[in-house]
Amino acid sequence: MKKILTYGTFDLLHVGHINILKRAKELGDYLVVAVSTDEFNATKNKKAYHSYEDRKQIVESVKYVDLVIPEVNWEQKIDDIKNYDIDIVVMGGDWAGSDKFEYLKEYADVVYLPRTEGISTSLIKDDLKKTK
Ligand code: C2G
Repeated sequence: MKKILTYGTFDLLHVGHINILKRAKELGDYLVVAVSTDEFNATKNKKAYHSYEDRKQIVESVKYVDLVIPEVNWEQKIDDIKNYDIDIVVMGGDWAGSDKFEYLKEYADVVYLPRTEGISTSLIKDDLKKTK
C-alpha cells in the first residue's frame, strides 16, 4: 500500500484544495492530510475563517482523504512520515524547493504539483470584501 502525506490549512475549501487532494491520492492508495491547527496558523500569521475542528471535519469529508491529523509545528514531518509509514509527501508548487520540505527527501519522496490557477482562500476573502 502506497501512502501519501500532505499538509495545509485548507480554509474555505475550494477547487484548488480539491485538485491537490485528488492528484495526491492518485499517486498512491492512502492519503493522510495534516491540517494546520489554529495555534500553528497563528505562528504563520494566518487566521483561518473556520476553526481547526471544522476544517478537520470538512477535509475528512473529501472522498480522496483517508485520515486527517493535526499539523502543530514545522518539526513534526519526519515523525509523521515514520509514524504513518509514508512513501510520498505531496505539496503544491508554491512549496517547490522550500527548505521546509526538501530535507524530507531523505525519508520519503517529495512531489510538488502545479497549483490550480485563479483560486485561493485569500482571493475569496478579498472578493467577498469587494461585494459588500
Ligand atoms: N493549493 C493549490 N492550488 C491553489 C491553492 C492551494 O494547489 N490554488 C495547494 C497548496 O499548494 C497546498 C494545499 O493546497 O499544497 C493547501 O494550501 P493551503 O491551505 O494554503 O496551505 P498552506 O498555507 O500552503 O500550508 O506545512 C505546510 C503548510 O501547512 C502548508
